[in-house]
Amino acid sequence: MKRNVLIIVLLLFVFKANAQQSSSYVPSPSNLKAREKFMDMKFGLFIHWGIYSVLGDGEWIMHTRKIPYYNYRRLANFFNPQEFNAKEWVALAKNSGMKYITITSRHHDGFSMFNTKASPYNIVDATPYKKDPLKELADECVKEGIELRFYYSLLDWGREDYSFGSKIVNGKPVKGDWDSYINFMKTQLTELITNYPSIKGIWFDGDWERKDVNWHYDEIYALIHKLNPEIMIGNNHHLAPKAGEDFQLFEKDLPGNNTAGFSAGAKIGTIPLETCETMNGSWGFNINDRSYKSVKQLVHYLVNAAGRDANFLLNVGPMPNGKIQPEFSDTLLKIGDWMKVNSESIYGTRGNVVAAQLWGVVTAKEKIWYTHVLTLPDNKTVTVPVGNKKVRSATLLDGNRKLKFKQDKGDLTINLETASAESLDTVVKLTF
Ligand code: FHN
Repeated sequence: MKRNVLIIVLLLFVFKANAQQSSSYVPSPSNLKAREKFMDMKFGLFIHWGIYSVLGDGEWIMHTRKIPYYNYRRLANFFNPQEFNAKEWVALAKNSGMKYITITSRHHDGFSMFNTKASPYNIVDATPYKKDPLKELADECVKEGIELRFYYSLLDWGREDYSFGSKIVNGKPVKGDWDSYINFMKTQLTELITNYPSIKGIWFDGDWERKDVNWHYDEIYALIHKLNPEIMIGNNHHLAPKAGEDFQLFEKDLPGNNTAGFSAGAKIGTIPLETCETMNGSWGFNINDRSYKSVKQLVHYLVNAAGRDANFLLNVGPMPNGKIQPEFSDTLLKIGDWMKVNSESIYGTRGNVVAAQLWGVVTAKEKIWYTHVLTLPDNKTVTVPVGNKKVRSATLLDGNRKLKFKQDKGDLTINLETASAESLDTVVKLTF
């Protein structure tokens, strides 16, 4: 008897390990190329948009206000974003210095913001709008050379086969129909990849809601990579990367930090990194949230992420009419102004060449280092640990003015007497 129990436990362990991680994933050459390009792009626009925007209180409103699914669904009747204009959104991203967009194709409320045959609960069939904004966005992104990626929620508050709240036993919810739900997701993911062939990534979220369930990632990830090996898969599970994933996500924190409480188990892996953050305190449109972050805070976020070798995905929650509120677009365009002068210190660079310093970070490209002085020390000098590299010149990126410097063994001390403490970021270009 004891032996049988032991065998069953062992089998379950093996089944779970196999189901969750297929260690045989070898990224294709096109995928590896996509990863490099992704790391070069550095800055993207995150968009949380859905029928929840009608209520103007964030994307979790169905859950937080305990709105039953059959009532919540009625929001679809009022969602008619007549002023949505893909051109405007893509132009905003571009003028803000962003190189890619990641948009919610389906969030936890289960509403599909794209044309899907897998469920009638979608923007084309269930709203008076009757059009597919993701298609328009995909086409415009291609035209403008912006990459598009889709956020896709694993968690679903409404579907019966998901059965939100159900107990999980042996990797499945006790209620609902887990196989049906997994198949539903596979069908939708197939649609997203085949009907929008230009998309470059899938951004999963919601894993954390069911820690013990078998998400069938081995099958789902394999399906995605079979349909298009180039597609980069990321999963906001807040853990170390799993086999089959191509980039690692961090939420509201720089890699290595855990101020927001999501990243306790997020051991940094070896795949490209991305961190996402909101412009106020909300992902989805929140009419009452005026806690807007400043241009300086957001530029610092971008620079700090780049210095730690991570991309920065900055979120907006468009309004139900399809417009992005001016508080967001004004700030984004100011970040774009900063990028016009300083983007060579961001795009195509790599981070972690030296550890983050009290004054800021360093980004690097070939034989150039960009010293980002985010907090100018009172003595107006910074010391950069350059090791045995011989520095040939130090110039301010803005205006090309040469700066005095001294190199003593592994330390380079730059004289920043002429720099302004008001600057968002004093970027010093070091050539070796
Ligand atoms: O619950 C979601 C939330 O609504 C939002 O989508 C963020 C984005 O990172 N992720 C989840 C929380 O971890």
